[in-house]
This record gives sequence, C-alpha cells and structure tokens, in this order.
Amino acid sequence: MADGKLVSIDKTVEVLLDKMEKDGVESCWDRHLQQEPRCQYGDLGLCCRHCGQGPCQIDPFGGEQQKGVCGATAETIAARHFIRMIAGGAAAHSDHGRGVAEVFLAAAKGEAKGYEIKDEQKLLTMAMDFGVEIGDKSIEEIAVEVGEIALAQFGQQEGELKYIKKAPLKRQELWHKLGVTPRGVDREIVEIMHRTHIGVDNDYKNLLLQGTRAAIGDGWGGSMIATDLQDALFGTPYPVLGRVNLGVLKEDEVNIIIHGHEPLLSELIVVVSQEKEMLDLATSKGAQGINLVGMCCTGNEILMRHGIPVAGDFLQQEIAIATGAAEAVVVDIQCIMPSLPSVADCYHTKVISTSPKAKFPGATHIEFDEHNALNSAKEIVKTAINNFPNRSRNVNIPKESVDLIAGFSYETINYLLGGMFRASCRPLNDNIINGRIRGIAGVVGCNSVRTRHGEGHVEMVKELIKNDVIVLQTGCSAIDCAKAGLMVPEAAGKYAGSGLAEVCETVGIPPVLHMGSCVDNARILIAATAVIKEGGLGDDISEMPVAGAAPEWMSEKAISIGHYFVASGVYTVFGANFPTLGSKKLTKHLFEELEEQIGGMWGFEPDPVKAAQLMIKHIDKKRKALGIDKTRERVLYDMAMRRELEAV
Ligand code: BF8
Ligand code: SF4
Repeated sequence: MADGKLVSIDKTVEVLLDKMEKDGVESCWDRHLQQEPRCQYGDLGLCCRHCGQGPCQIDPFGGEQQKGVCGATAETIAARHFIRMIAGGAAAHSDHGRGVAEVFLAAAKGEAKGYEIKDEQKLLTMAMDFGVEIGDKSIEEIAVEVGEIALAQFGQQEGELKYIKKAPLKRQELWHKLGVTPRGVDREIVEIMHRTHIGVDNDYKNLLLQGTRAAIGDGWGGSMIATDLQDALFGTPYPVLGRVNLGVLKEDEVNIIIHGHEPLLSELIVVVSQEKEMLDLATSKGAQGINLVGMCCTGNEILMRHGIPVAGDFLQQEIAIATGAAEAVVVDIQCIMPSLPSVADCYHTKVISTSPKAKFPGATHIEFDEHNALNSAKEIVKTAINNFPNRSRNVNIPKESVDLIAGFSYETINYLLGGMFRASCRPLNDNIINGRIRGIAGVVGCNSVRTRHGEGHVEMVKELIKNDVIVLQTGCSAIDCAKAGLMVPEAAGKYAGSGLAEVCETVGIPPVLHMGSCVDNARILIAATAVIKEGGLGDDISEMPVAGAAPEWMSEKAISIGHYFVASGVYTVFGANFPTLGSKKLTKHLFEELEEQIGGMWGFEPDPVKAAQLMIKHIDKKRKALGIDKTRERVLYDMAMRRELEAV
C-alpha cells in the first residue's frame, strides 16, 4: 500500500490512507504502484494507435530512421499525440463553456427557472465586446443577443472569434501572420482530429500550428466565454473569506461534497441547501445542519462567489469518502475518478452523477435538468439528507483546515489596486517598473500521483514570492497553496520578499491570489493584457516579466492551458513528466524554437524550486529587455542599505 507521508505533503492523506488500508479500500496511489513500471513508449509520446495497423512504437534510442508502419516518424507520432491532448483539453473547457452558454440563453429568455443575470455590468461589457448595440434595449434583450452570439462562437466556421480582439494588438497581428487565429472553437478541435488521422498532416511543425490555433480557441474562446457568462449569471467574484482542507467536513451535519466543474448545478445546490424545508428535514434525521463543501474546480467556483469551504483537490476525492462522513458526493463533469462508486461501496456515501455526459457505473444518477434546475437540486440535497442516518461509527474527519481569501477576479484586482473611482492596474505596473514586484507568475493546474502531492505547487510558489514574484493561481494548484497558508494577507510578511511584501501589506492582499477554476485561467490572460494596455511594460504579453507553470499537471486540459499560455507569449514550465520527450526535434521546437516564432515557449523541470528559478531567470531577462532591470537593482540596494543601517 502507498505510504501517505511519501506521496503527499498533506497530513490528511497520511491519516486517511491509513484508514483506507484498515478498511480494505484501494486508493489511486495504490493503483499507481500497480501501474509501474510505465510503458516507456507511451510515456515519451512514441506510441501510435491511430490506425488498425498499430500500435506502432519508436525506440527512443533506436535511431532517427525508425518509423511506424505507415512511415510516421517520432516527430510525427509525438506531435500528433501532443495536439490530440490539446484537442481533448480544449474540447473539455469549451463544451463546458457551451453548456453555460445554453443555460445563459435559456435564462435570458426566461426559460430556466432559478437562474437570473446577477452581474449586469459584466453583461454590458460582453455586449460591447460582441458589438451588440445597446440603445434602449432591456437587460433581457441584451442578454438574449449576448447568449446567441456566445453560443454561435463554438460552431462558427469563418472569420475569427470575437474575443481575439481583447488580446494585445501586436499579439493579434502575430497570430494573423502565423495563420493561427481561430475561426471557431469547435472547428479547430475537429481539424486537429482530422489532421492527426493516418496519412494527413505529417509535418510536426505544421501539426503544432493547428494545436496552437485550437489552444487559442480554448483560452481566448471557450474558456473565456465560460468565465464571462458564469460571472454574468452568478456574479463576478470579489474577495471572500473561505476555508480549505478536509477538516471542513462536520461530525454532526449532513456533508455534501460537490465535485466537478460546472457551477450551473452547484450554484442552485447552494441556494437549496439553505432553504428551511431542507434544514428541517436534516434536523428530523438527527443532523445539526447541512454542510455544503466543494472539491476541485466546482469547489473553486462556489468558493469564489460564496465563500463555501473547499474540502480538497483532485487527489483528495477518494480520501474524502474514506472519512466516512460524506453523505453524498455530487459530481458533474471532468476530473472525477471512476473509482468513486467503488470507494463509496465501503462506506455509506452516495455518489450522485448529474450529467448525461458523465455516468459512473455504481453511482446514483439524478439528471440535472437546467429547465427545472431547482427541482433537480432539491432531489439531490434530499437524497443526501436521507442518507445521514446510514452514517456508521467508522468516521475520521482530519482536523486540518485553514483560512484563505479567494475571489480575485481581474475586476477585483483592478479595484483593489486603483480604488473605486479609478480602478486600474497602474499601481501594479508602477511597482513592477520600480522593482518592488519583480514579475508575475501564473501557477496553475492539477495534482498527479507522479509527484508528491502538493509539494510542487507549494515549493514553487514559496520560491517565487520569496523572490518578489506575485503569483496568480487557479484550479487544484490554488487549493494546494491555500492549504499551505499562502492565501492570507499575513503570508506576505511571512513568505514574500521585502518588495512584494511591502506592496501586499499596503493594499491588504495575499502574495498569492486565487483567481478561480481552470476555465478562469482566461482571467489571467485578461489581467496580463490590461497590464500591457496600461503602458510601460511593452506592447505584448511576450515582452512582460511573466511566466507560467503547472508543476503537478496531469490532465489534457492542462496541456491546452499550457499551450495557450505559450501561444499568448508566456514561458510556461511543466513538472511531473512531459509528453513529447521521446522526440528530440519536437521537444526542441517546443522548448526553444517557439520563442522565436510566437514569443512564448515550453519548459520542463520536475524540481519545483529549480523550475521557479527558471521562471525568475526568464522574468529577469524580460526586465532587462524592457530596461527596468536597473530599477530593481536600486531597490535591492536600498533594502540592503537599510538592513545595514538597522544593524549598526
Ligand atoms: O479543471 S486543476 S485536476 S480539477 S484539470 Fe482537474 Fe487539473 Fe484539478 Fe479542475 Ni483543472
Ligand atoms: Fe502505425 Fe501509422 Fe497507424 Fe500510427 S498511423 S498506428 S504509426 S501505421
């Protein structure tokens, strides 16, 4: 059995893996050990099964002349595999975005009871971005038009996605020149599937260009639409106090864990679980109340908007059930382990699937019908409450949980820095220029059993903030750094370098900002663009002192995100493993040549501190090119002088 101390930095894992062993339940870490040794062909991106003549495998040490049956080289095989991962990730984000657009449109037409437009300002901003004439139209009319345009972006065949115009001008021009401006979200994904079919595109650089076009369609299309429509429907997040880790489960209440990605259902469960009828039912079953908690990205969504506690990240989903205290785990789509129903079999927990797209043998299926969403939400909450009396004595809720501040949407950052009357990121730019803040890093993504759970995120982020790099976070990465206490204002004084600490303490923000779920990485793109537009830090994202990372990535979505960061001009370092290492040429193209072509490039470094240092080196390179490296030296000199003076 896996050793909790070795596989995770999180004490809850140690405690609950022990319990699972006693209870005779297998975990993902146990299965990870069973999977070793991994197939090296697959690991390095050198296994192709795109047609019935395969699988064809290329020996990474066998020389360049090796080919699959059809003649595909290592480059072709690895590039096809890599861009199919982009297609998978972009499809997941975008199909989520499409779902939101459908509900948004239904809500705008008054056909989805329980939903309303909560943030009119966001709606009006979208209307302007989409070129909708506002005139004296009502909010509902504008919302219908915005919803129709948003929905049409997915299936659009020609022209370019509307949100491309939100990117810095120089970037738009580069995308046009390279022919990678997405025409429609779905079209680029389909074209990847076509080009990677046997005997179509066999030039790895050309394959990658299509990967780039689809990834841009994710970041500046499907994901950005999802984020904006969710904000319009449920409210743009603002700073909110929350709590994180499995200690948020309660002994004496009905614990409902909402896990997955779409806030469409979870938002209504939040509403329903506070209704008197439900609270009374809970009391009648012997519970003191209903304790709603989130997990993974849907957890981030309800945390950002309501301060609902987050029970954990991707790798805590099984152990959350093993506490024996979860009445229900309600799941929708993405990153939900198929193992959950079998773990739940050993406890009283009900795994409730809700999406027709994501069914799990052994789970209870209560289909979420957005036209009747409140009823679906009620049925789910009732099922959980009715399960409370079935809870056995075999309960162990770890005590670990800590505070965090979440809710740093781009709008919030602007407001906090610039004040209510002149919200702007000018103070951010000024502090980057004067060197108090060295640069900006986006640290995002998953957990993977292939790294020590949480260590990559926490060690990397600590190293970055120690060196005055402010960190923007989403997804499971954000959950992990929150668990480590990095998302409270006091973390600035404790962990950040003196320049960054000074800025954070003045504004009252943590040095690590929680920007939401994985689709919310689009917020990071918008924040970066706002910094460019504010002036003084170059004309394009590729000129800014920024870097990105996903030290514990595992999902195809992470590859798509990484690639749209790169395609937006960001140096992006991944840890764990990297799926193209078997092809030297493709890897060189991704890690070096892309910088020349598109301004951003990939990197791979499994050691999170070394990876952070690579990011800092890149940030310093950009500072030098902008001619602001001297200001930082001066600030540092001043600090050293001050310390010297204090010592006297
Ligand atoms: O979309 S960070 S493990 S939960 S893929 Fe999944 Fe990765 Fe977590 Fe959210 Ni994102
Ligand atoms: Fe082999 Fe080519 Fe078929 Fe891939 S597409 S399995 S390399 S024959």
